[in-house]
Amino acid sequence: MSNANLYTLFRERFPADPEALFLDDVGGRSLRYADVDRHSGRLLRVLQQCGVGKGDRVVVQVDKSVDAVSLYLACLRAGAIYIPLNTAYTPAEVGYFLSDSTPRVFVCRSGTEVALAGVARTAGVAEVLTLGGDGSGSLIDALREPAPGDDVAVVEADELAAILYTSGTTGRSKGAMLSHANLASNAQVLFEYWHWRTDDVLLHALPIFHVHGLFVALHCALLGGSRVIFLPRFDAATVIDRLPQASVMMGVPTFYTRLLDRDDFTADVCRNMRLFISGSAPLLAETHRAFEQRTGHRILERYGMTEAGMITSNPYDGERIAGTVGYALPGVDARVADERGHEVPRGETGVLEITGPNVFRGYWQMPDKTAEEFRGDGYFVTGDIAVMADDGRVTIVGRAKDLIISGGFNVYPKEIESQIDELPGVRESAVIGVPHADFGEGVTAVVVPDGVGVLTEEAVIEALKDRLARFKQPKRVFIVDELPRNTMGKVQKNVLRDTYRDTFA
Ligand code: MCA
Ligand code: AMP
Repeated sequence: MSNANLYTLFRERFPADPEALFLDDVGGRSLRYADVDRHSGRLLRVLQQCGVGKGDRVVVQVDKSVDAVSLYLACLRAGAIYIPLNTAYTPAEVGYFLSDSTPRVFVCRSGTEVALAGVARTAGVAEVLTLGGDGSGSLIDALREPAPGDDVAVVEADELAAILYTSGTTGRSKGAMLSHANLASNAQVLFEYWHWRTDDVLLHALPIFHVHGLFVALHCALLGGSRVIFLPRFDAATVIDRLPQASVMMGVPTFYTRLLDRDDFTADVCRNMRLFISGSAPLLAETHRAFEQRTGHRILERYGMTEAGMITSNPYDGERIAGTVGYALPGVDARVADERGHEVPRGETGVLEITGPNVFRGYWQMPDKTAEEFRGDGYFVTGDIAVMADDGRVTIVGRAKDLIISGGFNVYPKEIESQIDELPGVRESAVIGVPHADFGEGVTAVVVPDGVGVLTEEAVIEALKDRLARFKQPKRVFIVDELPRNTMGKVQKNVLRDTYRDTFA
């Protein structure tokens, strides 16, 4: 009987050379391909001892490490559903994800388990483990004990491998359900489309709790049996130091602007590079040009979202045009449609809609919300405003959804506004994104006081500290008498964006 488990696909491709490195963890431990099975097999045993089986959720909020990757692979092998969380989330935010996904096991960083015990208990999570190596009953300590399991749970293609939470315009996060087949198909397509080579060396500086760093980057490397220079986070100096050993890098636009800000980022540093890929947020055409001038490399921009992995990409061999996101990937059908889902003529603006084997299975326990985002003929409505040229090339020109992307992280204004509106002294608020040289967009709040007491920028920022992850917190807060509204009474965010556009200039 064939097994659609994504792990089996990777395992078939592990290089025969016993010395071949998978994760080359700078400053930490490394992991050879020959050891991946045993390492993930031990974690698999621990998970199984905790009762984790097919379909069980495992929520993970841990720092980037070799062990964290093994834990992900162990979850795949168990047939469990892996749910990674941004390490910046506060206990209050984590509490929501635990309650919503009801995991059998929650794995957190050692040192945070006390702070998180309360929210885990409230959510009814039976088992809280750490991935710490601190001798306190952590998963990693267990690693040394149990004999590794060598099994890989048999799953159907449509069974879930992961749930990734993505915020929503309602302010409530939704869990995008991704199947083994969703992940496998996207990985295989990207592997081919980007001409991945077994001798590629990937420089990996992205976080591993999102599609970009976890799936796009690691899956391509796993399919190639390639070496990954595995950095704990993006730091421009370390990246420049390591780039001469790499052939591929993936990043958000902030990576590229930060590299260009440094004089020691030169063409020579990129001498062994084959491919620079950018995504998760729009790459400015001026960054694309400046990068080519400095290094001779044309960045390959692609476009995707949590619900569908990668959707379009500039070509590997053909023209990589700055400001465009290229063509629908093989197997993906994309159309630009009006508000009723009817395709508009090429060259006209509309919302991008897609179908394909990469498109998710719906939002976890939100059938109504899922139904709202799909057309009757099965197309998923991305919420991104696009134009498609005659030859099918796509340009993203805006967003129909009220979304800010800051340094590649999504921030939904509604969520921030709800938190601000609950603060004492606030009548109402509007949260917008305005141009920010480093993060692309900077989160900015415009707040109307209720007239009782004194409201200050500092007080609002301070009050949000425990409520919201740092990247969601407004970098500036403006106190105003009233918000601009149209005749329907709707807040005119475009007017606000215009008023505050030079805030971070
Ligand atoms: C950190 N801070 C941020 C951000 N990151 N604030 C706003 N936006 C951010 N993205 C906060 C820090 O907590 C800190 O606050 C202050 O800003 C400055 O931090 P800094 O040291 O400069 O930041 P950093 O640690 O260097 O991080 C910046 C970063 C990072 C490297 C751009 O955010 C990052 O790795 N982003 C990648 C996101 C990503 O992988 N997205 C993929 C999503 P304080 O000073 O108070 O401490 S997947 C996706 O979107 C789809 C599927 C797709 O198409 O890929
Ligand atoms: P997420 O919910 O984190 O998966 O973010 C997906 C969103 O990021 C998409 O719907 C787009 O709005 C945006 N995005 C991703 N890649 C690009 C890109 N290359 N250009 C413009 N927007 C992008």
